[in-house]
Amino acid sequence: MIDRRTVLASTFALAACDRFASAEPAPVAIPPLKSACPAPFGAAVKAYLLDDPDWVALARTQVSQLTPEWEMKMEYVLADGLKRPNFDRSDRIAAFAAANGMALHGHALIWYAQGEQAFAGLSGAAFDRAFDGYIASVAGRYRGRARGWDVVNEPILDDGSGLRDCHWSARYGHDGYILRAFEKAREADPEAVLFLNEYNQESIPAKGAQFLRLVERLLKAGCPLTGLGLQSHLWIDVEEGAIARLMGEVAGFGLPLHVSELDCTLRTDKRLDLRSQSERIARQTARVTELAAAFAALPEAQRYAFTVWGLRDTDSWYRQGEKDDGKDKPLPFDSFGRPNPMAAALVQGFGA
Ligand code: 9MR
Repeated sequence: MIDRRTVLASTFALAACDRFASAEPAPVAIPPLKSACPAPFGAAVKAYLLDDPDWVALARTQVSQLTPEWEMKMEYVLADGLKRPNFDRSDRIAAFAAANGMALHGHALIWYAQGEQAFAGLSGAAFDRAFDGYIASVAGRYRGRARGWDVVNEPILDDGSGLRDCHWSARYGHDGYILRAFEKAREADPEAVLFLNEYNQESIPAKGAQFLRLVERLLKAGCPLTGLGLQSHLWIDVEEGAIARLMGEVAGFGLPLHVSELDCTLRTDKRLDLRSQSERIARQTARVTELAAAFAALPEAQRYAFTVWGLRDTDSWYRQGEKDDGKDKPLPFDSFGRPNPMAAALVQGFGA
C-alpha cells in the first residue's frame, strides 16, 4: 500500500503524463469471478452500496463473500463510546450476505489504528474488561454467521523492523495483545477461522520476514491463529516473482490463506512517471495474474477466499475525496460495472 503523500504526489505525476496516455481499453468479457475463483470470491462493501441497484446486481453476479470495509471496525462500532456499541450497519451487511447466499468475513477486531478514543481513561482491570468484552460482543454477535475474522490487523511496522507500538501493546506487550485477542476471539467463536491480517509482505522483504517470524512465534506460544491474511494492496512496480515467492513461504505453515484486500493502483511514487495508462495496465495485469495463479496453486484446504477491496474503481478508497485523480483503476470493474483488464487477469490467473 502506498501512503497518502505518495498518492498526492503521484496525482501530479499522472496529470503531467496525461497527454501520453492512450485511450481507455475496451471492456473485456469474463465469466463471473465467483465461478472462476477456486475458493469463495469476496469483495469489501460499505452499507450505502446495498442501496445502489447497480452494485447489488454486480455483487450478485460476481461475488460469493462479503467483508465490511469499515462498519464492523471499532471506529464505527464504538463511535458513540464503549457503552453504546452500534451494529446497525454491520447487521445490515450480514443480513444482505445471508439473504443473497454469500458468506461473511469479519473485519477487524483489534487494530493499532483504532479504539484509542473509546478506551481513553481506562486502565488496569477496566481496560481488560473493555478489551475482552469488545471481542466477546462483536465476534459473539456474528458467531455462526462470520466464517472467519481478522482478529488482529496490521501489527507490523511499515519498514518491517519490528511490531508497532500502540495503546494495545502499551498494556499487554507487542506479542501479548495479539495473543490475548486471539484467545478471546476463540472463546467467542470456536468455529471461525481466525486471521492475522497484514499488508506489503510481498513488496517489503523485511516486512515479509517479520510476518513469518511473528506467525512462527505465535504458533509456538499456542496462539489459536488459524488463518493468514495477505491484504495484497499491490502496485505496478512490485518485483516480478515476489508475490508468488511470499505466498509460497507463508503457505509453509499449512494454514488457510486469505487474499484479503486486493487492489492494484496504477499510481506510483515516482515524481515524474511518464508511463502511459496502457503500460501501467499491462504491469497491473502481470502482477494480478501472478497473485491469482499463486493462490490457485495452493492446496484446496489452504484456499480460504480471495477478496477484492471493492468491485468498481470508483468504490475504491483510492478514488475517494482529495485522493481521487479520476483515472486510477485499482479494481476489477470500471465505474459502470464493466470488467476491467484486471478482471481478465484474475480469470487467467485462476486458470478458469
Ligand atoms: O478502505 C477502507 C476505508 O474506506 C476506511 O476509511 C479505512 C479506515 O477504516 O480503512 C480502509 O481499509 C483498510 C483496511 O481496513 C485495512 N487495510 C488497509 C485498507 C485500506 O486503507
